[in-house]
Amino acid sequence: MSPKPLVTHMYTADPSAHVFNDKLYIYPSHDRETDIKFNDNGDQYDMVDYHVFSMDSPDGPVTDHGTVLTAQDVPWVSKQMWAPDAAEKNGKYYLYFPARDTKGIFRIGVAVSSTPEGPFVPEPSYIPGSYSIDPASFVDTDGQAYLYFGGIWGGQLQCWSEGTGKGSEYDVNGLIFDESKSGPQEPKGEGVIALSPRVGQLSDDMLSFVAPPVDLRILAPESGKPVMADDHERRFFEAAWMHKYNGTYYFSYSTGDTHYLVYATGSSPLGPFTYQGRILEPVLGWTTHHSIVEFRGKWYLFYHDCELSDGVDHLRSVKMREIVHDEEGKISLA
Ligand code: FUB
Repeated sequence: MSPKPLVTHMYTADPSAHVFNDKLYIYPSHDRETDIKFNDNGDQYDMVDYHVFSMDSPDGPVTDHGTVLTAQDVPWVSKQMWAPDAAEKNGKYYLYFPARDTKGIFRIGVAVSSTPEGPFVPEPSYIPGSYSIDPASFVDTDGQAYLYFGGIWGGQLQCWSEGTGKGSEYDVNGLIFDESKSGPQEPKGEGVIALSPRVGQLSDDMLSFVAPPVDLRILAPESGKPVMADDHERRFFEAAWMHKYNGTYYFSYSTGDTHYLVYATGSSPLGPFTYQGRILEPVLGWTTHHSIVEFRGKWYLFYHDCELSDGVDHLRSVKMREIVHDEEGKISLA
């Protein structure tokens, strides 16, 4: 039986869960109804703000801490505040969020608070060198923080490539944005490897990358080579997440048009990662997006589906389920 939505007074999606001060916090997208026509570019996902939720125990109740950041607060944002994440370092809390800038290009911003429940004060501009969507922050046990990100099609990852873009207004760390690659298209064909998610190491103040983000390689176990572009059941689409279990790094993500949540493991937060298998089969609704967190000795998968809206793709609700890592480290639902 499918678990109940954690939040029912509004639509919530893309839950990023963290434990701060022995309390469970959820940083989701805030879905809303619009009259925007559905398309494969995700224009109907037209969100304008974020709420923070918390739970004192895994059985609830869930507290809504209200609006913590709105598009109006952020000078560089034009629209579409998509899947956020949060991190803590040195007693400060950071909300990472993607949105389209005034040129319609997805960038990643950061906003800061002295408490996990916000409100968050945004930096005046997006993180230099950031692009695409779905930031997932991870602070390793040695204190080094990383930001994983990327999403194809509506998330525009396929639009960025190395180029001779010096001087171009869209030039980011030697990458150039190609508008003609926008929309539902991605690399394909025999011998073509899939696009990789990106990872950047964050500066000590958590506000910038210390070096340009790099490709995060996901390898097929049978070949030891990158997952291929036509392998839609395993290639990265969006919804990056990182967790660490027993010293192993777990990179999980959505396969997009095949609707799986899957994972790959590695021995470094920078990869490479080897594909391991599925965490969740398709849910009701087009998108699937999640986080994985340990709380009081148990592990939980936070995800969303569209049951509360009777299947309306852009009106989603956050849910949680316990998961386990078996003796070999393989993940399954509890
Ligand atoms: O919520 C908008 C987008 O839908 C997210 O950024 C993607 O991961 C997908 O869930």
